[in-house]
Amino acid sequence: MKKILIVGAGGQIGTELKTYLRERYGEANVIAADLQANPSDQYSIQLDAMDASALSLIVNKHKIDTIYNLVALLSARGEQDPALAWKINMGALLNALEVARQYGCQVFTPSSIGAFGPDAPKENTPQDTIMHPTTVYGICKVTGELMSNYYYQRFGVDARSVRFPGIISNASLPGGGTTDYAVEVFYSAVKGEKFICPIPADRRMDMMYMPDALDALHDLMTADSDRLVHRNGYNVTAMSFSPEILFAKIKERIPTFEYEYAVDPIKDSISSGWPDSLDDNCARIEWDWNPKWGLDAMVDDMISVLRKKLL
Ligand code: AKB
Repeated sequence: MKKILIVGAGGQIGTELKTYLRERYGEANVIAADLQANPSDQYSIQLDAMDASALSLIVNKHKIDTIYNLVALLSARGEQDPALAWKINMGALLNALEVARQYGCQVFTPSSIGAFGPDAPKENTPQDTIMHPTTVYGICKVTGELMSNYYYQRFGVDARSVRFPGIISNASLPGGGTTDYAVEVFYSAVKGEKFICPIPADRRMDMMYMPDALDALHDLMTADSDRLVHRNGYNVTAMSFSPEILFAKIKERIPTFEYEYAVDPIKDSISSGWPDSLDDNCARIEWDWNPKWGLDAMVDDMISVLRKKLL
């Protein structure tokens, strides 16, 4: 049985990953760490991911063999404070890789579509291609990919990663990302509030519904190591759409839904450099990646879950 530590467990992915992993491995085998402990969760602990000694003590004490490092300052927030973004994103990763080296842990850290910049091919962006990110978030992601690969090659650390697109979910809101609009719009639409969209109407980006993202994490981490050629980060995607495509789908289901565009220059600039659609064939071949949720099914489910939650 695995003994898992999720660092950054209170975030958008961590909140749902905790439940997903506990269903498979048992409550006591999934320790959830974040800046604040959750008093109603007996397996939740307080941890500052920047504190290497505290992380090492926890890994030792709980006999952890698998670490999910989900700590990140996302793309738009990163542009407001590049030094802080570098410190947090790289600090948390290096601490996770070092402790994994010390205790022989497997370690997952998400990369992102943000690892690509405007020089990368826009359509069917290949797994291995020119990257040249132009945001501090993207620079951290490419560096993180290289560091994960380095720790694997040099020290044998079983480091694995995917390049996540925008993740759409309904349990915990994202914050500070460029793709956040694709989550926030559902909250406005279900509550009957007008949505102000910060992304240009025709700007396409890759997206994925949370159940597929959780399967991607679990399937990659349990995949046969011998099959994995790309240790740095696998392209994964489930759908690619622009605001105008998504809003039309929402309007088909909620005809009173209203929106307008007030494009945010930072988010415009970030998203204009990202791929329109990724090629995720390597993930499909090397660990059988196969997303189940398309755009229509995702929109139906988001609206139905949020109606129960918010109304
Ligand atoms: C962001 O928008 O910054 C993230 C991402 C795509 O990595 N959601």
